[in-house]
Amino acid sequence: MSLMIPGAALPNIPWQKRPAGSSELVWRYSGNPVIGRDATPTSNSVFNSAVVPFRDGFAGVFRIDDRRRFMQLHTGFSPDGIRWELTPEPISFTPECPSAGSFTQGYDPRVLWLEDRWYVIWCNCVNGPTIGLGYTFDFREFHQLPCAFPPFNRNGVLFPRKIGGKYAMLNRPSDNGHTPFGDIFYCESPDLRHWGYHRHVMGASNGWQATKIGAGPIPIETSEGWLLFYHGVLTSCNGFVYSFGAALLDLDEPWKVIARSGSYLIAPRELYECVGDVPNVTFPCAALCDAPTGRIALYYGCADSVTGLAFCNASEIIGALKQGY
Ligand code: BMA
Repeated sequence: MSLMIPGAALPNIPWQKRPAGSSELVWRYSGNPVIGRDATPTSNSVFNSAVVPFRDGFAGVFRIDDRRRFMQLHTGFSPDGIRWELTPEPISFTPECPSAGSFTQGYDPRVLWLEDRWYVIWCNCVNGPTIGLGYTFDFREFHQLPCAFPPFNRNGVLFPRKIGGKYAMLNRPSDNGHTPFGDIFYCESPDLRHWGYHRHVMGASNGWQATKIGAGPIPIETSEGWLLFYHGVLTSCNGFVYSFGAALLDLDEPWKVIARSGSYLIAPRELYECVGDVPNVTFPCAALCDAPTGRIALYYGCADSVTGLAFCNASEIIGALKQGY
């Protein structure tokens, strides 16, 4: 398989080689957690966050639960994707239509470049969790669009280009609590404001993904299909365990699954993944990709407390998926 990735080169992607002797498909950054829980003066925790290439370095939108335990989104900037400076004040969104979408609390952001600006998509808490959408041109001023759905929905993830002439989104209908079910759906929109044509993509299955699943980072376009990392949840006698795997979706009809992880790629194993405000959680929200080499840097929340970084290679992941990993 000679894989082509149509995205941009990212020669400054944060990167470490797979450790000697390891055969893991995804390996952790040796300096994890890459962002600690005290990254701002009032943060309780920094996790489930999104980063993108920006100017000469990187920018991001970070989930910060503050010391009131209110869930806020903050910007952050980094020269290298490793050393981050997070803005102490939360993002203040200017809503296009306040009665159809405003911000009080929100979490689990994803960020992407789409056409002419950066979009942010997150779980917006207003009358229950649903999908919030906003955009920025500079990571300073943020605008909010109407929420995509009525509650309850989580894990909204936009595709980085139109598909079949429409904007496209993965999402996960849910409930108002800790949702003991959940499949990934696909929908489309002519204008990022009206969403429909809902299609089922894939469901919870067994093992590490038996209870529910949800899309993770923005899908990566490749010649073999869209590479999607997604989280899966198992219910143990001690509660939920969040791991993650990957799937390959059809390029033109992404609701068709070409291949999907039977085994997880990362599951809670390190202390910072197993111990924290919510133990046993690894939750990916961002993937940087260097198109010519296929190198991928994944940012994932750890135990709802800190942020981890891990590495992999697109052709190895896709090769493994196609061989039934
Ligand atoms: C999900 C989301 C995530 C969180 C996970 C584990 O429902 O709220 O933000 O990481 O639960 O608590």
